[in-house]
Amino acid sequence: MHLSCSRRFPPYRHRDSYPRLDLEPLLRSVDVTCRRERNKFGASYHYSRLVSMSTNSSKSILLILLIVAVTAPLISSSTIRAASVKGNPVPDPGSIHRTFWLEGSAVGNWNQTRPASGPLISANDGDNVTIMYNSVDSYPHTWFIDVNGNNVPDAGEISDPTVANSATFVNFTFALKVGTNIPSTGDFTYKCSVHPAMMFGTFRVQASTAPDFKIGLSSSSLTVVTGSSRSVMVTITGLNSFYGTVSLDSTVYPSGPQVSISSASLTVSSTSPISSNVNVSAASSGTYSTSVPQGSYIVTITGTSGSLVHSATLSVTIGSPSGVGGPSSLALIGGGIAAGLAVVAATVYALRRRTRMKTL
Ligand SMILES: [Cu+2]
Repeated sequence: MHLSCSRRFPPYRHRDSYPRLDLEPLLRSVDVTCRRERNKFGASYHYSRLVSMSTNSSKSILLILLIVAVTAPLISSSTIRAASVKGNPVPDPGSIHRTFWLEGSAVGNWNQTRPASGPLISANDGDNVTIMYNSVDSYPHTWFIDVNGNNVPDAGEISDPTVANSATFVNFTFALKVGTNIPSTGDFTYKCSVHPAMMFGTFRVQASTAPDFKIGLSSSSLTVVTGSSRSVMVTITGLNSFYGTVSLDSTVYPSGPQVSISSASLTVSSTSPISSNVNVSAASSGTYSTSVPQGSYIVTITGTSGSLVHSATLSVTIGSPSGVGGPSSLALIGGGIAAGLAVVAATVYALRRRTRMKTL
């Protein structure tokens, strides 16, 4: 043991960064060497470096690491075995990365659960899932989720083609995302593609328990007359005890209409939804009073809170005051009346002619 820094040099700089009280227990097992160095401004400071653990402590740390390495897989697999016997394990909320250990056996099913199916695997939407699988019978095994039940890994199904044919575990990690690589929440069947009828179990997908928010609009489409403006409501709803501030932003494609949001940030502090007004204006703007071209636009309202980003889209149609994309109903009525009058006039004319011919 060396207390070289504090003994050789006045411990001003050194003590500043490492309070002596905190360092004391560490120094009993750690050798520290120091040297005096200069930084780029020429100031002198002490540089300490961890050289080695003392022999006794390094031995005991190695022993602890060895025990952890040997027992950790056993603990995990025994937990999953127990869970499969008892039934549905309680999902642990807040856990993001879940690891499952599966020992592959064609005769005994995963984790030797025959005659029952393999261990129940439960994960939440958005979780990172690690499947550690191996072969305890030396037959080749793979792992996949058979969504359509055809016993074959298909494109779009979560699958690892890596063949495990020894006690060495294959590490297969994926991000579980409903609507992306799994169609919905609910129960699916995981299998070995080599022994799909022999090695299978339930893969349960549950809704996310992570705090999140959803964004909604009071209407998905809006028609705005040139020169005027109209509004919809954007609503933020907290999910899974989400409390926080959501900032709102808008984009318009193609550019033209002006979009303004009355409250650009909404703070969710309870379970009730909170709303803001989104105004879409087709008023003339700019120095030369450019009018907004008629046509279709897509307005995207995006809500951001930290790493959580959700958006909603609004289809906007900008039309002329007399109507959008064709004659207005008033024009149609007018046209109808005109056509009717023409028919009446023609009939009256024809009748008069016939009367006149008779008298002749
Ligand atoms: Cu197999």
